[in-house]
Amino acid sequence: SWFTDSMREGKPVAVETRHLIQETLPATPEATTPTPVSTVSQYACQRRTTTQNNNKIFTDAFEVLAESHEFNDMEGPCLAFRRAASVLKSLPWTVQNLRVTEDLPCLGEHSMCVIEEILQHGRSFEVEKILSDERYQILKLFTSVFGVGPKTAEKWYRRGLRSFSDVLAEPSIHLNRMQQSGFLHYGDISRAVSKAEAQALGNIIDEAVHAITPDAILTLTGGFRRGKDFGHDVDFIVTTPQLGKEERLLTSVIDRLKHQGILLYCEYQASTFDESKLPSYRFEAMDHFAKCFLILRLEDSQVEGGLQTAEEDRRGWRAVRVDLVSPPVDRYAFTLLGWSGSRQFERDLRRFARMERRMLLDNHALYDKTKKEFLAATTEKDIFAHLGLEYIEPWQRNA
Ligand code: DCT
Ligand code: MG
Repeated sequence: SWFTDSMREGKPVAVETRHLIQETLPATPEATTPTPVSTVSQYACQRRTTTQNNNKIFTDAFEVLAESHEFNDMEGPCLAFRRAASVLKSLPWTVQNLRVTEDLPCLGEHSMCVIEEILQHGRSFEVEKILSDERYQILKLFTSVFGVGPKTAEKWYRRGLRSFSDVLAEPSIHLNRMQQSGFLHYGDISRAVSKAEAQALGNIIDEAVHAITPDAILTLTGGFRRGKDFGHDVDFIVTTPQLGKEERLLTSVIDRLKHQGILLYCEYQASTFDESKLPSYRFEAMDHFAKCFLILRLEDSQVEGGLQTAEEDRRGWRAVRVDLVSPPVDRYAFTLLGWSGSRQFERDLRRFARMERRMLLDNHALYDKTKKEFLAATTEKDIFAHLGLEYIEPWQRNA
């Protein structure tokens, strides 16, 4: 089926793969890797990280610390803890003493202290203090609503609001459309999406896309492409071999879902992609391709094995968050690499490109600053080869 195909391949069937020869190129040139191969790289894109995390007890702690720093607008320490967590996730063994961590990159003094605490007491008191902190708890609650980021959560907290009912009862607060849907479908969309549910959604999108454009290309991306069993949403790339027709395809898919009565929410963003504005020097979190953020209605009967719902929930359907992005086909490989994640893997791909190769990578293109030219790619393997990186499979990108 398309589901397993796109999990395995992750390349458009309509695009030829003549660049595959680059797979056989030597991986990383020696000059830029002075460290022995046996050591762990500071870059997530030079590590293989599966969904099996042997150091969850430590990485959970680091993620709380990262988030708490994010809530306090401290980007540096936040990123440091995210990097530390990512390094530990890549290890095929469990950290059992502090000495082994001395050889690992990205573990600062603070991280070491937390590891030491956990090794000694089985838990970190610093982390427990954060978890029991009211502000942390409330900001965590508010940001769990679709459409509410740390800034809005902080604003509500500062105004003395402490619960959803406080927010909803406050007459001076105007919720935007996204937040309104976030509250309306809170129970459903704060619950994880299973692989079977992702597959069912894929079937729905697949039917819609191909009814409109028979040779359209649909690929599952995001966490499910990385082999995760659960996700907070389902991400897809939709495009067509006819360059320029991709945006129309996306709006037609949205219309079709609307007619089917399963579109519970849709925020459509038209393409602002402009080739002449590349390369982009400033980092942008989002790309410029046409995309939409959806909430779809998924019926129990559409899911193999049925929906995972509570006994008392007899509605027979659930709401699910779905993202669709629609790049021109000649940008497909960059979009696929960018949307496959993880976030930390993406961050480090870009950092590696910039710091080690003097190249700029984003979801649109790869630019070589030395040669002053763009490097074309039809597959993800082309991009890894251009970067002089060993190819990392999607399921090894759970950094
Ligand atoms: N992405 C990114 N930078 C962002 C947002 C997203 O690089 N600011 C990429 C990384 C993953 C991909 O897009 C999809 O995003 P999410 O759905 O948020 O991540 P996910 O890995 O699919 O996680 P989840 O399983 O929770 O959906
Ligand atoms: Mg996702």
